[in-house]
Amino acid sequence: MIVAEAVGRALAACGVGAAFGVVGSGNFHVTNALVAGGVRFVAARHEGGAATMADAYARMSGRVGVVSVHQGPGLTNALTGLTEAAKSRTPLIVLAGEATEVQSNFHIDQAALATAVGAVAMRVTSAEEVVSRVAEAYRVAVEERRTVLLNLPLDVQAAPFEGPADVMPPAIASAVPSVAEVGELARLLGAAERPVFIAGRGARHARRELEELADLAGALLATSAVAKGLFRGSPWDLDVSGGFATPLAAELIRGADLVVAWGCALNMWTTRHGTLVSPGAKVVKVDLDPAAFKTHVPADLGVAGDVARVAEALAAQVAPRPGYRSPELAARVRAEGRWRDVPYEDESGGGRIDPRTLSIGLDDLLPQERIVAIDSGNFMGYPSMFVDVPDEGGFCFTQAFQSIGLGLATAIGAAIARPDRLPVAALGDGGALMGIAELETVVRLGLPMVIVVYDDEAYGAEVHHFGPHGHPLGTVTFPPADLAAIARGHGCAAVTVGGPGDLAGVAEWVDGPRDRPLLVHAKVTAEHGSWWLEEAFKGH
Ligand SMILES: Cc1ncc(C[n+]2csc(CCOP(=O)(O)OP(=O)(O)O)c2C)c(N)n1
Ligand SMILES: [Mg+2]
Repeated sequence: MIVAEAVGRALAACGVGAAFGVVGSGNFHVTNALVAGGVRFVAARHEGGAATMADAYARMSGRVGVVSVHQGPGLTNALTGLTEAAKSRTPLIVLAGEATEVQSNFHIDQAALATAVGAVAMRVTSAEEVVSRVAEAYRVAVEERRTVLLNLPLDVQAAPFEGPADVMPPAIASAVPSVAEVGELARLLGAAERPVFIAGRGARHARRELEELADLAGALLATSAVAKGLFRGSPWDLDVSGGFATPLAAELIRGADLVVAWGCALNMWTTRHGTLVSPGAKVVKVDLDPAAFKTHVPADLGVAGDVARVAEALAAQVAPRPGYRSPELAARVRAEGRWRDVPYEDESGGGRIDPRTLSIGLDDLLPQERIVAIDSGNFMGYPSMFVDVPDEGGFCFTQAFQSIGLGLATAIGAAIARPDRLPVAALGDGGALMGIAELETVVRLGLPMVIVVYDDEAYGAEVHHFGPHGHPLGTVTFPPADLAAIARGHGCAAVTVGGPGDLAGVAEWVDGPRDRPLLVHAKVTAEHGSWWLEEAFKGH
């Protein structure tokens, strides 16, 4: 065995999930060793796609994602997806060949590159320490929730390796919450008249514990966008807090006298630049990382620890009380709790469909057991707000870096993590064409995916940002592109939707046999920008 093979075998033995990559000479042996160790490998067509697939896979499977790339350009191509993963604290391991000779065409400072985007750089430097390095990379990825670049210098990869490459997965430590902090939060919950819980990424594993505590404290339930669906089915679920919040959710969150953020930073998106949190409300954050307590909307009290463990400890200390809950409020949540309950004027016409009508139509047609991935752009709120998801495992939102073009690869990674669900990719025309290299991957893998393109023939976000000020828009508008024909050329089924009646084509595909992916090329109305975009531009 050589060192490259030992890396793959050792990583497989740690229990990583699927691996995604583009294979070149510098990652050929390590990738084959992963496969030999039982890891599923998915060949992407662009390393940017591979990184995003691995990120989405890790988020939706709860396992460590692996990316495998060639030295130099393989890594630079992956960078945008890796930045998204690093910012989202996704446990990811990137295996990269490394040309250490400066004369090599492939040479760059790979460690500096990783560090610059928030990843952790490590290197395998000899046959003797290869197993311990792999184990350490795995530990850092899981325990510290980091994206780790494990550089594999070409000369070291080729060195002979003696001895077993199987490592025991390292033990992962878990923090114990402080008794005093938990006691103080119990006191606040026992005194609050109108408590609201906002759960974020760090709470996605803790539905049961949070619901039980909320039942005792009389709290209403909301999530950040990345945790959408976590409380689906609860009569007290307000859905997403922030730019995508319904008018009812915004009203009730603003009315809270205690906001408890569970694994949630309360950033400008989740709080509409802080305006959803009343100045008089007490704010508590429960988070593994105490650095979160003072960032964004600062906490009056910070409780360090795992969300589920803290909620469980609190449940033993909080006496049942009605809190914010009443039969009248339950009736309002039932009647006004979803975006589709909010009346609007359908602007469909002239061969274009209102994106709200499109999204509601798809929500009605597509099976509930779905996993929805969203790209970035003006369109993004429509699927986020009008297409429902069954639970927190039904929504994959790769928006920490706000890059367009990640949506399709996100849907692929999510689909690999949850083969039991219908994957739905919601894209703008700009993001769709930027990430289109992976359309062949969708077809090749036989994923029964629905890809919806909200086509306004423009970088709509820019059009609506600058258009009202009279700026020229020729750099951000495009002639019509026949996306349905492009999709058919790749082997997809496709329907072009220019009005509500055309959704019948989607219904036909849903009826079966679903033997190829479906691209829904929706020509959407675009007279005005979306209301969440107004909010977004405040952050620029
Ligand atoms: C990689 C990258 N390039 C550029 C941008 C700037 N940007 C933000 S939204 C957007 C337009 C996206 O167009 P489209 O996907 O068609 O969605 P739309 O806004 O039209 O709904 C652009 C170019 C970005 N966020 N990321
Ligand atoms: Mg567009």
